[in-house]
Amino acid sequence: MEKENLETLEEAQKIRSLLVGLQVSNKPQDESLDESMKELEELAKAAGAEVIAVVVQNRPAIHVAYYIGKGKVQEIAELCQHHEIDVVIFNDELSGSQIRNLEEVVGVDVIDRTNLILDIFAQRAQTKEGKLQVELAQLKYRLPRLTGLGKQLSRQGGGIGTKGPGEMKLETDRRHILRRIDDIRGQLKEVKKVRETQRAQRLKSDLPIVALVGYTNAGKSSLMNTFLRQSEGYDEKREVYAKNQLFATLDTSLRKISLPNKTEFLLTDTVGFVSKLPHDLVDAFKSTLEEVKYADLLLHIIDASNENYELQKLTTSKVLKELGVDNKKIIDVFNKCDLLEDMPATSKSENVISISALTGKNLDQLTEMIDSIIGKKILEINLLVPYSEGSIVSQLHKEAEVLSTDYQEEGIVLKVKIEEDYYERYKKFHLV
Ligand SMILES: Nc1nc2c(ncn2[C@@H]2O[C@H](COP(=O)(O)OP(=O)(O)OP(=O)(O)O)[C@@H](O)[C@H]2O)c(=O)[nH]1
Ligand SMILES: [Mg+2]
Repeated sequence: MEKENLETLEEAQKIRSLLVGLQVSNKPQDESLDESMKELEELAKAAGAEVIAVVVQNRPAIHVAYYIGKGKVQEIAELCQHHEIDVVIFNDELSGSQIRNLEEVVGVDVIDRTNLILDIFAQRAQTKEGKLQVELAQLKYRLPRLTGLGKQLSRQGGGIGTKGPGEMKLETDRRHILRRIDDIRGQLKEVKKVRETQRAQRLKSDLPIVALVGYTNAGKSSLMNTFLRQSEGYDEKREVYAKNQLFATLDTSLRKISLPNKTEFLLTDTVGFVSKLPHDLVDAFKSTLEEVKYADLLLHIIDASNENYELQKLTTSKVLKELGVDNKKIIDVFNKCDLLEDMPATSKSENVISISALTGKNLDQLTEMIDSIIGKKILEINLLVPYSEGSIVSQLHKEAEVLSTDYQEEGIVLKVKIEEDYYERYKKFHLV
């Protein structure tokens, strides 16, 4: 009973939003308005808003002053009143004056897709660096819109759940913002130095680095956790946050994976991408994504169960190109294959695989693929170890994967998988 009350209270406190999308008929779009609006709805939910109504319009071109047609704006104003809407969210980036004009007519806050994404990032950023980068992106977004955002900026926050610049009361003064941008840049430089030292240490560890990249919600963090669960010395606390939510991961995390077949690598989980990812954010996160630059191999995780997976794949590839890492070795990993009967047709070609991070399906094959790219050459051989050399057998259990042990008259016959580097030590026992 009490719990129910709590839930209703939570619902009641949710920000009530109305979404607006525009299809510009004279402009070719790489994504249908329908899909893009669906994604906007997910973004709004991820920011903690409830979607009460959706309005779309077809126009030959955008309206300079209102972005959409004046009549539509009027219609939205009425809907806002009728449904007690708190915020109207536009699917594209608006200019400062458009925001001001729209707010005047509809009477409630107006934000755009970029602002919404920035809000989500502001809510989720955990590390000092993440927080600084989001604030920097927010300030850069606000600067050219200062006049339009007057109303929002004079208020605490602005947008949904925005913490950050709004709270710091430096809003109305452009110079303050510029000074703050400088300040943040300085702090980021310091953070970057620390990270570079850490990276140098990591590179010394000599383990290959594998990075998970891909569209948001594709299952990157889930795959990281699945690998961790198979890993030696598994500790639940090392698992990362994975959830059916856009931008569940914001900060890069790194874990050591040591699989039973002796494959070892460092795995990096990164922030997911989304279409129309604000440019300032791409810029801001470039340094976080720098980890990807140091990777020996990228696993591009694709949600094969999403009808838009091809577009999502393209979006990710574009961002990777922007980051200058499109020349790295990449395995295309089609995930969530447990939800599909037929997997994408490409799965037979090289460096493409279908898996399920959830059920673990094809994980062994993926490991083999990873191994063949980053791993040391593994030999599968038979060894004959005399009984007098007992310590060799225990050594083998440490350095190789022992597939079978057979006690014969002449000695112990072991079938092992062993790295080429270690082979020299056991060469004399090799049973050809
Ligand atoms: N059915 C199914 N669901 C999966 C699979 N892998 C991940 N999921 C689900 O997909 C959702 C998103 O998973 P995450 O691992 O958080 O995705 P992500 O790529 O890390 O997403 P961001 O951090 O938001 O970029 C979660 O609800 C997972 O349980 C899979 O193989 N099959
Ligand atoms: Mg994640």
